[in-house]
Amino acid sequence: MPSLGEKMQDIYDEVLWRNPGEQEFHQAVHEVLDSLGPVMAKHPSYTDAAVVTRLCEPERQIIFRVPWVDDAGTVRINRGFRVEFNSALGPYKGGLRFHPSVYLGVVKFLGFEQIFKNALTGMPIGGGKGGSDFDPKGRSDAEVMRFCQSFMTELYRHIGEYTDVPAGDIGVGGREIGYLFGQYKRITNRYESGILTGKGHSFGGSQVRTEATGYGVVFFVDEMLHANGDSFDGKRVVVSGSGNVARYAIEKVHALGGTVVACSDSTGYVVDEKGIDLALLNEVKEVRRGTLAEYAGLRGADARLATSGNVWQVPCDIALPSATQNELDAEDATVLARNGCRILAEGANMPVTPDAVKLLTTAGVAFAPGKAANAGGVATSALEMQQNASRDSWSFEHTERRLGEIMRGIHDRCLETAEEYGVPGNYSAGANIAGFIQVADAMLALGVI
Ligand code: NDP
Ligand code: 2IT
Repeated sequence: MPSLGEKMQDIYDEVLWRNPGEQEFHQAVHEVLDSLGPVMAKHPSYTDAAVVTRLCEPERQIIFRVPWVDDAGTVRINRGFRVEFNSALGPYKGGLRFHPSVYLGVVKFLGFEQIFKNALTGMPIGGGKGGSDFDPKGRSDAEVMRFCQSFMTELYRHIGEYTDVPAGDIGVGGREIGYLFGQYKRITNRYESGILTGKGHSFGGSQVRTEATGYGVVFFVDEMLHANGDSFDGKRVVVSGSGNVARYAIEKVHALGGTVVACSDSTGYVVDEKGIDLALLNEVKEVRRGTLAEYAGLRGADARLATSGNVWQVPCDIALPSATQNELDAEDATVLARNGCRILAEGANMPVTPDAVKLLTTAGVAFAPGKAANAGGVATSALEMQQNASRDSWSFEHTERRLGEIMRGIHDRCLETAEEYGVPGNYSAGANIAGFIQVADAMLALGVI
């Protein structure tokens, strides 16, 4: 990695030393520290109060055993995590990820990113993240339920409306949130809607939360296009993943006049020049919990399934990586730029490697970082918390309007901050600096805690 300024390098070296082997966490920290030089020069009080060093150390890290019994009667053991990273702005807030790749370094990178993302939303939420190395793939509903119940049997003592409010992420959607909420309610004998977000509409969930991350990414890109007098009309878009974020991004791109010509999953990708058929994709992914091979089979001659190469080879104007971290590398970035891609926005958290970001920006591709572009999900979670606290529930239209305003606000704040700190048009630096200042000022005010 390129070296940082002297002060930031010292802090980064300490992060490496204190968190050995946590490559994703190192990467996320480096990316933020790389933007902070001009901020620290302007505000010496942040250095005096060791704000950056404190920000890099989670306030609390919880690791626990999750025992459960599979359908064959075999006892299984997974590891559960909740990293409560920073509560300067509000209760810890961030999703739970169930995926075999989950370990402390992944949870910490996600929790660290979440601090700045949540600050950018302007809502009163701190940053946290959690999850497990449990793999829901191929597991029956009953197994997923037993796992969720066991996970919550430990987690419940650490969360609360005013403490820590988890939600979904990879492998955790409406089904899992339902089972988790049910177990919390049973253990505590309290109907506390505000302890989780992403709940079903019948038990305290907000309209638009399911759609919010994908819609929000597309609203953000729409702002980028408008800033250049352009629109989605007629644009070719490629999305990676076909999960929660990807599917609702596809829906909103189509609603705004673009066409999503390809999407992917962990088994391959599908090219569908007439535009991905969202109803079919939802059926395959959400109901059947199947793969894109099933989508291609049911779609017939219109779709082509590919199991070698990757989705970034499909020419597009706009790319929305929405699967997982480090899924798009320098080689992919070169191909995208060569094929005429003009905008890339991160639907996933840290999907683009640092080398690829550099290549894209050098090639003139506008780059929107996840902590700004995908903040619509957590922002709508904060709206769910607001509704739960006031025992209210808002209409779809009202909630979507609020989401649109929040995304526009984040977009403008990134650009204004980038301009103020001498890096005009740089959304990454703008997001990092604006998010950091908001948290740092609160940390200064709260004293050395
Ligand atoms: P889902 O579990 O709904 O979907 C994930 C998708 O990505 C699936 O299509 C999955 O493939 C694919 N995928 C996941 N891991 C890998 C991997 N290691 N290799 C290849 N493909 C993979 O998750 P979400 O849509 O919720 O999350 C996607 C990304 O968006 C994550 O980075 C998450 O952190 C981020 N995010 C999510 C938010 C939310 O509200 N849900 C909010 C903000 C960011 P398959 O279908 O084969 O499993
Ligand atoms: O990465 C994210 O922002 C999320 N997974 C959503 C977190 C939330 O609390 O809604």
